[in-house]
Amino acid sequence: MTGYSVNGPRLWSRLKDMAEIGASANGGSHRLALSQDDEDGRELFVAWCGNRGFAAVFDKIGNLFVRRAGRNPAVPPVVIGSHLDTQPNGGRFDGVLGVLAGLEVLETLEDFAIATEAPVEIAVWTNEEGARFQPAMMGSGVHCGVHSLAETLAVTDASGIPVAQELGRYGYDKGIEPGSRAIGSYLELHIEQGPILEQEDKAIGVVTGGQAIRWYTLTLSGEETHAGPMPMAMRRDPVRHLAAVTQLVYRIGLADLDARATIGVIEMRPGSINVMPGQVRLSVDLRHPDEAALERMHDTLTEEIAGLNKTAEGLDISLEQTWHSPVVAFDAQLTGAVRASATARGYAARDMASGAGHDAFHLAKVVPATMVFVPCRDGISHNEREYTAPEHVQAGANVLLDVALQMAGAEVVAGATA
Ligand code: HGY
Ligand code: MN
Ligand code: MN
Repeated sequence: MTGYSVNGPRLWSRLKDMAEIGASANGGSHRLALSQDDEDGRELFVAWCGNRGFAAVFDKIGNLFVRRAGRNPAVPPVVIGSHLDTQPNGGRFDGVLGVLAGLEVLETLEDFAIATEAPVEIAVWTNEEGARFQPAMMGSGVHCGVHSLAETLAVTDASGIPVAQELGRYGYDKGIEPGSRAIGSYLELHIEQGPILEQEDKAIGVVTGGQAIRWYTLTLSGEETHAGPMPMAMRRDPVRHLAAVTQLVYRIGLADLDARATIGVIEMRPGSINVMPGQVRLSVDLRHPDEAALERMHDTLTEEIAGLNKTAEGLDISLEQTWHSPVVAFDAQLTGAVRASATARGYAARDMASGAGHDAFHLAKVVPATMVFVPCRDGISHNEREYTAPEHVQAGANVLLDVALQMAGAEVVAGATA
């Protein structure tokens, strides 16, 4: 524990100000990746950084990097990151807390003129949510070499707008090559987005890793026709088999307490009250903390959809896996530093794995990485009423400060108190 503490009220007021951008009807946030609202939020963040003399650098996929110099510029930086894009009806803390806590750490270093051996940086990753453009964790995935820049630039949203076009709108196409900036270690503060910390009255989650994720597009195709004349027996109606596929997904999710199965999107095409649809497309999100168990869930889904495809007269039922994020283990030294800081500061803490995906999952593939969680009211997230209390924001940012200073080789006078 460094004896220093962040300025909690300053961080809390920044969270409130950021929430004004892309504010949604019921107190949440709507800043879809690479939308004007997302860009406005990024510009506000860059302006706040500029007020303290920190300039932002951006890469060709739109990731932002803000550096506070250390004594030795040759040492790879300690990077504190997360994201500013949100779900359509997102909350004010998902991603934003991690980015603004990173700025709070830099400001605290400035406030107390703390010198570090290594630079300390903030990273704002493009399109962590995957709501508008898939996959999720897109910008960090390109930075870490998981996705190629070319294939990612060609990804389009539901209205056919490519990532490249949106990046070009804001000039990010003029950025540096993704992955060209060195990173020494990576830290991310995030709300838990689940109920455990609140249920156990813990302030800090020591995040040891993250569960595996698989995304799919499930398509049932028949032939659209008029809702009136065509007798039921002659129809090639995909909606007739919708219940069979949704029940299959829930059977897979309910078969194991640690399994998760979600159908987030169902699209009927063409979507007119008096046209029997020609096609139904569903998204499927499967997760499990054990890779082999997720593989078994994948096999069940694949085999049973193939079976349905054989028996559903006149229909084509297909399943395409569109993303796989494997199980992640974070760096033991970093998780140890998180645990030690929480203990030294008297914060109740517990080890846990992350149920949600995060940019840290990609960073952990290339550098030592870890996360710090704080509780979520009622365990609710990806929802306008998402909330975490000011004291938890302060606790999480203090732990982030301690670990960042330790990893950056801060020149902290023993026992100094700020
Ligand atoms: O999908 C996730 O878990 C993250 O919110 N992108
Ligand atoms: Mn997030
Ligand atoms: Mn999210």
